[in-house]
Amino acid sequence: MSNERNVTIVPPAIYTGIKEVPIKPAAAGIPAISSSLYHISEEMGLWKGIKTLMKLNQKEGFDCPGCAWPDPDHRSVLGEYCENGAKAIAEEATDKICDPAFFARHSVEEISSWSDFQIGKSGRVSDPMYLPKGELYYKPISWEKAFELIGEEMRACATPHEAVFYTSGRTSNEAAFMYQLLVRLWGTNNLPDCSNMCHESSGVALTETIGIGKGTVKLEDIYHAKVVLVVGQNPGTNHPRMMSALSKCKGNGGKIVHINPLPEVGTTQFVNPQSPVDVLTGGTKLADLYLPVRIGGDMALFQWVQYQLLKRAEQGEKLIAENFVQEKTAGFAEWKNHILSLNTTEALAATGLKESEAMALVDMIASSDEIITCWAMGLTQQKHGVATIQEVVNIHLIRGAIGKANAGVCPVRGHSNVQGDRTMGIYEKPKPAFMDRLEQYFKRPFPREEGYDVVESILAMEQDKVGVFICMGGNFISATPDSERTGKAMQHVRLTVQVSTKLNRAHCVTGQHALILPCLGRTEKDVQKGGLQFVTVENSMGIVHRSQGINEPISKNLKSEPAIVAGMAKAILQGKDGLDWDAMVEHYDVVRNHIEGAIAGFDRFNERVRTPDGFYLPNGPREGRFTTQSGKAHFTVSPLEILQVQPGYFVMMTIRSHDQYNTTIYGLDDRYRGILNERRVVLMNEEDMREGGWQHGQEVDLVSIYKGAERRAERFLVIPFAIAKGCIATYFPETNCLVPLEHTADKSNTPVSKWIEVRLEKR
Ligand SMILES: Nc1nc2c(c(=O)[nH]1)N[C@H]1C(S)=C(S)[C@@H](COP(=O)(O)OP(=O)(O)OC[C@H]3O[C@@H](n4cnc5c(=O)[nH]c(N)nc54)[C@H](O)[C@@H]3O)O[C@H]1N2
Ligand SMILES: Nc1nc2c(c(=O)[nH]1)N[C@H]1C(S)=C(S)[C@@H](COP(=O)(O)OP(=O)(O)OC[C@H]3O[C@@H](n4cnc5c(=O)[nH]c(N)nc54)[C@H](O)[C@@H]3O)O[C@H]1N2
Ligand SMILES: [Mo]
Repeated sequence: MSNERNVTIVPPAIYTGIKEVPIKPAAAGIPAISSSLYHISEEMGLWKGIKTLMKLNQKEGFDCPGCAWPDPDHRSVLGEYCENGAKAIAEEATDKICDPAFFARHSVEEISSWSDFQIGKSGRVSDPMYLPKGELYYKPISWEKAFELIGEEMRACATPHEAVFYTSGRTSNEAAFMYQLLVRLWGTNNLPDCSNMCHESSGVALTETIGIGKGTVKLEDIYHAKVVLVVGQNPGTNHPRMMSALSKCKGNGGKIVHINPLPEVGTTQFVNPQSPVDVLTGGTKLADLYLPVRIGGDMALFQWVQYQLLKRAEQGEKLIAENFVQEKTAGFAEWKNHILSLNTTEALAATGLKESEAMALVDMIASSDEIITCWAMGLTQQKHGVATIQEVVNIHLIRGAIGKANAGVCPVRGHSNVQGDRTMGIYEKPKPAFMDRLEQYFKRPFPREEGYDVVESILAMEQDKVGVFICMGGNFISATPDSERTGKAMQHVRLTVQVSTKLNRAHCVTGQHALILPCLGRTEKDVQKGGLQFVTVENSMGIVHRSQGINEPISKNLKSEPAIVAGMAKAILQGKDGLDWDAMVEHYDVVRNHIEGAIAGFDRFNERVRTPDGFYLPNGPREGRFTTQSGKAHFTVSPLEILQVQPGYFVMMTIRSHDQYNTTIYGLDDRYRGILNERRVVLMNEEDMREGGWQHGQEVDLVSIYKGAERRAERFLVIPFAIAKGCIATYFPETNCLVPLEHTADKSNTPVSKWIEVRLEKR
């Protein structure tokens, strides 16, 4: 049964008034400081803002809800943050609230007709709210009633698998652990998470080849590496503190290679806003080599590079780490045969690069074995994402550039605790070793069958197989692919529950009835019976550390995420599980003791996490102990399949602007790309514009095709840009409606958000 509300699923096609400005040659610097100050004073007042910023990422402060980049040992006393971290906390610690009066004024139909920017700017949800069946306005509800309702609807499910539990990667370790425990006690592994849309391809690729689904480098390794490849990643916007690490690397004589269809300014030149010298001198030039690869061309590029390395090795250059390959790896001979059979002309053509450009990369990789490769969504959200990342691993294996100092692989994570959530068991395909230990510790069996990932959850909703859908954070409507289809699927669910800080589209496009459970944010004090609590998170390099909020909560009627999970657990399980959920909420040390017992690597958790810097989780591959079944690192053979679009079509990638955090839109400017006050743009190569007769500023509709079906997004403005030929770029989430639900990466099932076959239509 679908519901009757006439809500807007796809962000409305309204222009905001574009301004184009010349692109500044360097990232960060003074404009970054003024932008930070603007956002914090708009949202929370300058005084509260500065006080909050001073505690950001400090040893006694809270972890930035922005990205998962690690903190350096010596932190700046002025605050260890970046412009976008400042925006992230301004957005969370905003004084604006969506209280019951707000919800009485605005129906879900009305709110959904606003842009994601407008919805987000409404502020923080202050009270638990309930949207009854068939109604259009949320009403306040007590916490007790809300939990009761969840319990009732859960018990109305015919099997435990009719309930699905999503997690966004900001959830703390403590909340995530309790949540997965509740889900498994209830009887399912339906634990989709944002990782499924993010670094899943990295996890799969690395687990198969080196035995751990995480990166192998520490921050210091980046400082001292000789060559750092930054592939399919825009750190100037999405991991700004990585720029300081790259500039240290440069200072130590390292070289940086940037592989990207867009010459992202942040990776080209960086002015450290915390360094007066940098500000005066215009900063550090970062990228020594920039390769404008075609979208999806990286796999061909890496195979071509491997071929050249082999050829040069045949001619006597010492490019193959023979001892390492012999002692620590498997599959070399087969891989070598496969690479030597490469059609190099075809491969090079697929990259869109000149031979001299690609050869410059070979030279870089040949110049040292202290190589680090960093990557993000440009590699993972591709049909061949897993295979492409395995080509990266192949290169590191031949060079012996892994499992030792200043070398290794570095998938740069997105959400601030997405890696920790996986460690805590937020995973629809839990590993047997994880489940064995969980069962031993809690002395009971847990379900072993695989649950739904994100795409499978949407398909299950569509087929009326989901009765209750609970979201621990996130925005399941705007972040997911195929917006129209996903939105309709969501309306098949009986009850949807959103544990949230801020208002978003997923609060409007809901199941038949819906709850919003408002929670404390990272910046806020979390006081329980046992006193002021802290939580823990794991950063992109596997360090577990504390995070403690400092601000008064924006409303007295918020609960912490652990308290909300406990409330749900008691209502759903009704005491049959025999666990003391109240004790876990009273003091999070109790949760951490459970984690210590149930998850490997957390010995003396409560003690070690109280040291100022936290502690590293065990990581065999980092020390050269590969934790695959064979104990060796594996070369991977992947046939090169070159994806092509039909004549007249473009390959489109959906990317982030400088003023957004995923579906939270901070502002309308993409400063580093020179596009201000407008998000409905299509970045296009000037030659393509000339050839296709597209004018600067022309209004177009975008139509994607996949297996004969067309999807349409209306009203975008064509903007000439230095982007690889044949490629266009638009912003996520405005064009998620063009991403086909079934077009997912092989093995990881990640939606292919960076390779969408699209044509433009004149309006
Ligand atoms: N301020 C801010 N910080 C964030 C986020 C945010 O939205 N805002 N999001 C967080 C999250 S969850 C994540 S996952 C990360 C995302 O961090 P990124 O992965 O940097 O984010 P995207 O904007 O998706 O950028 C992808 C980059 O890959 C390039 N690219 C696209 N296709 C290809 C390709 O085929 N080959 C190559 N070589 N490059 C390609 C694009 O041009 C772009 O530079 O950032 C995290 N940090
Ligand atoms: N087309 C396209 N789609 C993409 C991507 C892309 O590059 N292109 N990127 C994908 C990626 S990498 C990711 S990670 C996903 C992101 O998917 P999600 O994680 O689902 O989306 P977010 O926009 O990060 O979620 C924002 C919401 O989280 C809630 N929130 C914020 N802080 C907290 C908190 O502390 N606790 C709780 N409970 N809630 C909180 C707020 O209500 C906010 O509105 O999107 C994916 N979708
Ligand atoms: Mo992400």
